[in-house]
Amino acid sequence: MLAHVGRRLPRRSPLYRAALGAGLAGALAAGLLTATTATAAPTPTEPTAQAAAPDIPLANVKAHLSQFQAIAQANGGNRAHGRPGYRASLDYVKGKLDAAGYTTSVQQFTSNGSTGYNLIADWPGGDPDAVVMAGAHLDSVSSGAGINDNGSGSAAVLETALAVARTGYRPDKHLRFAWWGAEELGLVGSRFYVNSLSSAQRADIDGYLNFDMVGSPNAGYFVYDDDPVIEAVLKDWFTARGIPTEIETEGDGRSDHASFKNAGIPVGGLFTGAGRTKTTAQARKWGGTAGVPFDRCYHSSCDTTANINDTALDRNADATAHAMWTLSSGTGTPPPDGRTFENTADVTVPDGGPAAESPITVTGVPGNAPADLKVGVDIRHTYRGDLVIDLVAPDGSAYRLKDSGWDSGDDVITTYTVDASSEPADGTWKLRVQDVHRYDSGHIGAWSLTF
Ligand code: DTR
Ligand code: CA
Ligand code: ZN
Ligand code: ZN
Repeated sequence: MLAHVGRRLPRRSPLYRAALGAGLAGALAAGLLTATTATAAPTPTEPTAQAAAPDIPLANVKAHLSQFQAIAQANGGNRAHGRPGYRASLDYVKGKLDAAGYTTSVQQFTSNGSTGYNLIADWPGGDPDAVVMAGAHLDSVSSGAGINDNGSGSAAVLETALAVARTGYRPDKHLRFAWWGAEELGLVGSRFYVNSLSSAQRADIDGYLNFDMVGSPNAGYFVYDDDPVIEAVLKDWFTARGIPTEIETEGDGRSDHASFKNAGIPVGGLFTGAGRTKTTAQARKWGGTAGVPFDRCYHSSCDTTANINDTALDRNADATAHAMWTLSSGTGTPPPDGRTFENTADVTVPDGGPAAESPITVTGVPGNAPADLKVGVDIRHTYRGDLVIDLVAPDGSAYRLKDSGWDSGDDVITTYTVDASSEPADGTWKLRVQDVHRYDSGHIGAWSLTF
């Protein structure tokens, strides 16, 4: 559901709920086949204050990829659902987690006539009513080892979980990690898991973060545009390092976060791209090659350890850890100082036609707007020189953000600063976009106001 009314980033969403650390919850997933009691976990101590996440060593992540590659090679060339390579992959991951002090459980299901398995790993401690989850599908397609899709996400999540154990991190909230079976058959494992939870167990999950393809060779940096709190925490990691990101627009329904989103659980995640080709504008900001897929080995036999961009994998693994530390600390990273309202509804901009408008209704902001009102825009267009962009205040006065001109670049993804101090903040603001020349078209993807 896309909001037409501006949404304020929840200042007290569940993800920020201060949750007191407590004893280990009975947080094992339902439908267990076996619950393995881990080797004694370190004695839970008082919840620590929010510690910064450690750097996730790229070498450790790549070592897991090498193991997945070896497992595929030893089991018919793949790690697909129903094949021995999948269960061998799960046993590898489970062994690492059991040794690190996790409480692991293997959930069994049937799909396509074959037995499938999910692996769930709970880190002892934290508020059982405030669970922060990270997950990745562990299965490959049958045509190959599936190292980027999705050994990369599986290894990044595994190494984040191991870093929690290595550092003895004791967050206020309860940490849970998961590796899904049969995603490639249609999100089967994750949907089975969510369906196996009671409504109370679902309500305990404050957020689910999904990592599916995070090391694409011709990488882009995409952040899922779902829960705004999770999105902000993930996006902030990249912004702090000067790495531009884009919202992931094709993700809805395309990976395991959909199973959680469909159950009303806040979701987010990261993605470096699959079969779509990288545009010129994207190559300019991210490097790599325009006109070439983000991962030209998507679902192919060449998706091996050679099909990984180390920089992308390293960055996404570090961002994964940052998000899990931040969202589980109980206090979390405070939301942006300002109050942000956004509208993520797509609005088509007629080619060479009348202006299109996208509204945001602002409520609860006293007084006038600031002299540095931030207007974030994400407009997708194949020739941005065609575009004239205005911010229209509730009283109808227009502030020119961008004129048309000779600029053949794609998209307008930026933040404008407007002196709107003469305008009352509350009311319905509009982003007005007109395409003044024929040929080349686009749409408003999202926009926001921060007061
Ligand atoms: N469905 C995933 C790959 C994929 C394609 N688009 C997205 C968007 C967001 C996450 C993942 C994907 C797969 O083949 O496993
Ligand atoms: Ca790193
Ligand atoms: Zn896939
Ligand atoms: Zn995948």
